[in-house]
Amino acid sequence: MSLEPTAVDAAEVAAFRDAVLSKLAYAIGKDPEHAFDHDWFEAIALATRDRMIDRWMAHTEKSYREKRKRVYYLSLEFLIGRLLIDSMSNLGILEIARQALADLDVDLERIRRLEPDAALGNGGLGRLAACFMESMASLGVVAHGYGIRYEHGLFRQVILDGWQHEQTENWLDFGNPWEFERPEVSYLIGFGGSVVARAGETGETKHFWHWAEGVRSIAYDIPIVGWRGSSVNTLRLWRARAESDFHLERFNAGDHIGAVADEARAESISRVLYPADSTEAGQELRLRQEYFFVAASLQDLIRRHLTQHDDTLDNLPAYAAIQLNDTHPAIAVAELMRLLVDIHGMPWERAWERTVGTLSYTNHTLLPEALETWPVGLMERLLPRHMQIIYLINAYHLDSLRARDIHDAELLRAASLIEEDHGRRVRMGNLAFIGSHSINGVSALHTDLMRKTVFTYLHSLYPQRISNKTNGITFRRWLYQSNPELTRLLVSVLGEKLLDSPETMLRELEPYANDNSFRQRFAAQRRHNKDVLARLVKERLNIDLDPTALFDVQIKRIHEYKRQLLNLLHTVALYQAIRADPGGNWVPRVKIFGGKAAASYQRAKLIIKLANDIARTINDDPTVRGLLKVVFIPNYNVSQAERIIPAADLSEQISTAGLEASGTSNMKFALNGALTIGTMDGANVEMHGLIGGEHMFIFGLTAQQVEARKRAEDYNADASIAASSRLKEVLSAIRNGVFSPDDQERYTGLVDSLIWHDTFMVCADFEAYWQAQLEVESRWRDQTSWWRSAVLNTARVGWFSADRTIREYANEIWKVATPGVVIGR
Ligand code: 26V
Repeated sequence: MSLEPTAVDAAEVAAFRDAVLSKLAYAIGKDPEHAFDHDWFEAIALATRDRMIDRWMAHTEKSYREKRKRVYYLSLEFLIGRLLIDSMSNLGILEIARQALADLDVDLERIRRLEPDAALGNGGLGRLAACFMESMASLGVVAHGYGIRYEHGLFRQVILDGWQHEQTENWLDFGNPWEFERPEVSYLIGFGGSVVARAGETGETKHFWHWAEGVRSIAYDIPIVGWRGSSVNTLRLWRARAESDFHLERFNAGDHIGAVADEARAESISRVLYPADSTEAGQELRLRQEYFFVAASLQDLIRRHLTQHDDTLDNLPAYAAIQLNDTHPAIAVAELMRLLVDIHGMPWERAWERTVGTLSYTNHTLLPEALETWPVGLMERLLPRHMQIIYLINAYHLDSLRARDIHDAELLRAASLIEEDHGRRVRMGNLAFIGSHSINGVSALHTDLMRKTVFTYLHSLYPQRISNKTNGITFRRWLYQSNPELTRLLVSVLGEKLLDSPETMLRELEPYANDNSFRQRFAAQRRHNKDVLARLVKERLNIDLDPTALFDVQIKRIHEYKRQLLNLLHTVALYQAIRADPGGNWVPRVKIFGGKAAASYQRAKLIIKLANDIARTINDDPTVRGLLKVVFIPNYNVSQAERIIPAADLSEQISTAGLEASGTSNMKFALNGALTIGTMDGANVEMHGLIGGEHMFIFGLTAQQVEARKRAEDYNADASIAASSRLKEVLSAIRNGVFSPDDQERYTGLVDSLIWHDTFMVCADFEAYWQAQLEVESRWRDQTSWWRSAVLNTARVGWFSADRTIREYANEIWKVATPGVVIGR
């Protein structure tokens, strides 16, 4: 699985071997005879981490010396996955390590699997942050990621009798060999209490926040190494710790229970990642998490700035760009104002200019239920000074509009930071917008919709602020590491330099799409990956898969708008068709599903149960004779994605148009040569433009058409069902308990809501989807044509490299240099 030449320098191999043995002895306290696999993993990770340190320090020192502008990426989520192979590969020591370990009789492949995924994120937004960190290091951007070191990452999903159950995830049980604990880097974060206003020396009013509760933040640093080891940045994650003196006093005074309860309350802030991507908004603990990590990060970067830049914050925007990953860190607007005005004594107006000049905000969803708002009452109780500041920002903001002769009540209401309709709430999206000089969406369509929907009014007031930065993925992880066979094949025809500039060089693959022998090699490596996946499915789920069948894959969070249900309806329709004509000329197909449902999202959990009910029924039906298999892979995560994506023939990207902001797995699949069946949604639209309509299967209503249908007062699915006897049969089979003989009513509610509301246009798009799937089959039958398209997919998606995305952020938003990969170590 290595990309590097197998002939590596013997001295380097020996040096790495010695380094591992030394870690095993002196950091773990074991000798090779008594070492468990896990001890080996730790020793290897530590030896690998050592290789980053000199570069890390050199990079840090250089950025100080050159006074480079820094990027601060604030994100409540970093969905990292494993780091061992990533780090080795970027350091160029993968093959050296493999041979060094072989000398010690240790199999790197086995050790690799012991590393727990760092699952500090829910899905796309968190994974994007992780891709960006790797990309920024690869491009030599001086960047710091800031987030929370959750003790428990995203829950582990187990499927029992077809139902999802959530188990606690314990990634830190054996410690984390990548991190450095920095107890000396620590800030006290306040909550609650009250604000006292007093006249300052020159008569101005000064505000003093006397908070009631202090929570300590402790820094943990993870070095992130870029491609070719060119630079190493820091991901700094905060852990919450109770302020010990305070609790000790209480303890000594005899209030043992109270002291322990306070301690638990403080430390709960970094206990667990919020495992929902929308449904659990609005809870106090979430706001505490948001403020905690924002306050610690801003204090930290201000301290760094002051020591480096002449003890003034006047020049903050010149040296710091703070990117807010969604509204989760939006309280940064008020916190930065508080720090500048209350703590550092800057006049309000100047502070406001510095704040707006420094902050920028990325929006990742338009779903109304995911747009954060906080009750004014809660804000006043938890962050009283911030609430005052928000009111003041709002007053100045509304004044400035009136000064521009804008008096339209509706506009003023929509542009306000305070929502008055459903109890008074602070709109974090508006706060982030007003407080940032740049706001971006994550695909062309999404950005367009941002302008036209959620931010219409603010956009009309600040027409220059919104721009588009279409998402990207790091090819290092999503091609080189996850699909080394394909990478080797590409390198064999395009040369080693492909690895340094895939964005431009992949294009040179196009002519090979017409080369029969190349196509066969391309198909052969896919077959290899399918064999591997089939073995895994057999081991874990005891289901036999035919590796020659079409592998049709939908892996992502389970959400109604992502329409796993549409895929399931197609699965049932196919099943019924096969049963009706068992001797027909069917294309053998494997439907693969994977994804987690938020614990509180009942309907999503029911969809998982339905997938499993359908899988059991179909897989056990002898008339199907294996022509159709359905697999739900439990506990979908980054590491599983790395296995599944390279084995996919067909990528399902079928969200209701207008609702998926971008999607990023769509890019990963296409890069690995899968063909996409999808709607004109998110980045699919740009993929369509670059790859070409003949090499994708685009179907369904457009975002505009969806909107038009929704506007029709009496919209329901009647017409769609009347027009498709196939759909009608599918719905009635599910509704009548064909897949749930043990509970015939299980799916009545689910099906009825499709019939009566069809909010996500599942019925409306069913026939178009069925037709597109027929095209998939006829294309698959023509293998020459299929593999030609597959090669062209890989060749044409270079633009979706996160390096391209980061360059756009760097040039247009952050105004920082991207020196790029410095080759040669
Ligand atoms: C919202 C909330 C609300 C409170 C509880 C916890 C929580 C966690 C996450 C979110 C926002 C989720 C937004 C999100 O993940 N958007 C995805 O971002 C991807 C990267 O830009 C994009 O590709 C996906 O289309 C988009 O759904």
